[in-house]
Amino acid sequence: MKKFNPFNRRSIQRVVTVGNTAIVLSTGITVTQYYFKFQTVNAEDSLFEDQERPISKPSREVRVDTDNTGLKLTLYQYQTCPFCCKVRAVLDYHGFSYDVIEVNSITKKQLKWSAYPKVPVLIAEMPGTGKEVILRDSSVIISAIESYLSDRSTSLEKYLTFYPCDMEVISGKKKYDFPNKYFIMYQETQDLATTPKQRSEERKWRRWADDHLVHMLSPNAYRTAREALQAFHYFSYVGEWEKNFSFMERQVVIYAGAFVMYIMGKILKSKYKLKQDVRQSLYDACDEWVKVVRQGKQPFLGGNQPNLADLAVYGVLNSIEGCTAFEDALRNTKIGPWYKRTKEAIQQHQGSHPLNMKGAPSDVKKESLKK
Ligand SMILES: N[C@@H](CCC(=O)N[C@@H](CS)C(=O)NCC(=O)O)C(=O)O
Repeated sequence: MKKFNPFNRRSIQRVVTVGNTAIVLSTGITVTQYYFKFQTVNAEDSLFEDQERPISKPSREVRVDTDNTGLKLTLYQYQTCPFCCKVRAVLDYHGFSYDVIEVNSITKKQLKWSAYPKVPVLIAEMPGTGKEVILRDSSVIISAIESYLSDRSTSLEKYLTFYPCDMEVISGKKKYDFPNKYFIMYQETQDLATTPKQRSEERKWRRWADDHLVHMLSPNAYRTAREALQAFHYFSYVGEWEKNFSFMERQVVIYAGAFVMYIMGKILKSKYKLKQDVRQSLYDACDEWVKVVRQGKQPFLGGNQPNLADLAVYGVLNSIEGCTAFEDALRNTKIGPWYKRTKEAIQQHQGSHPLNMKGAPSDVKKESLKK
């Protein structure tokens, strides 16, 4: 077995990856070049030539008695990745039972079988047939699950075909995009509980969570060397790194990771044009969200129940819940009460009520299918 050498180039790269994991660095800092390869593949075709998936023992099993879908779900994740937190928020809100496989972000050994290199990945084993469907990308996972809940007469496998993947090779690196990822698929004849305006608003804020709010995380969580170290200790604790890393690896990941991510935080601050005081940018984002929720004069953007935008914003913030940046945001903005309400709704699986299952917010109709 190869020894872990903290000072070789590969180890340093891996440490950066952990930082990515721990909070989001998904876009990196490479200068974008024009792509020389472009491919669009329907989800049912074989863009992703996965290897056979070994049976791994779940790191954690979430069981909810009221889950009546019969789906057997397995989530490959990093505990503090904001995209994974979003998926868990939706699964928990709807009261799904699922297994969690914590991917070792250094070796990624649990994900070696997957042609798609990122987390989250959700495996759904169909009731009856036992056939497996592999869902990639947090927003695709969420939209496909939501589509399925709104009309279970169509299979999850079929829904997945509505989320084709665009793959580009940029500087030799594969980049994936799922253009329909924010759309919930439904039948034209279906009765919907929401208006087109509400559905479009929901999509807009889901996108905002991924494209804006997420970029507040790294510069804030790693704002100072001390905060970076504290953040990594927190990630180690909630990610149960003692299960995935040896003591030595853990120390290297925590200390070297904190150092690297402190530097990366500064680079990302400039890349995403955050304010001089990065906290202010985080507070502005929280205020922007609170303002739009308040405009609706209801507890959530979704009304009396969270919609997918509420769950997405919650998930992103949840990834830094134990960090100083999060505590500061609670103290200096008015996001706290909404965050607490959303957390309660998720923890109590409020979306698992059969009526909620039936009337889950749905989208798309003709307009998205045209897209
Ligand atoms: N658009 C993707 C982004 C997922 C993503 O960037 N995940 C990061 C972790 S936060 C990842 O797996 N990075 C690759 C790595 O760690 O090697 C999604 O929404 O799921």
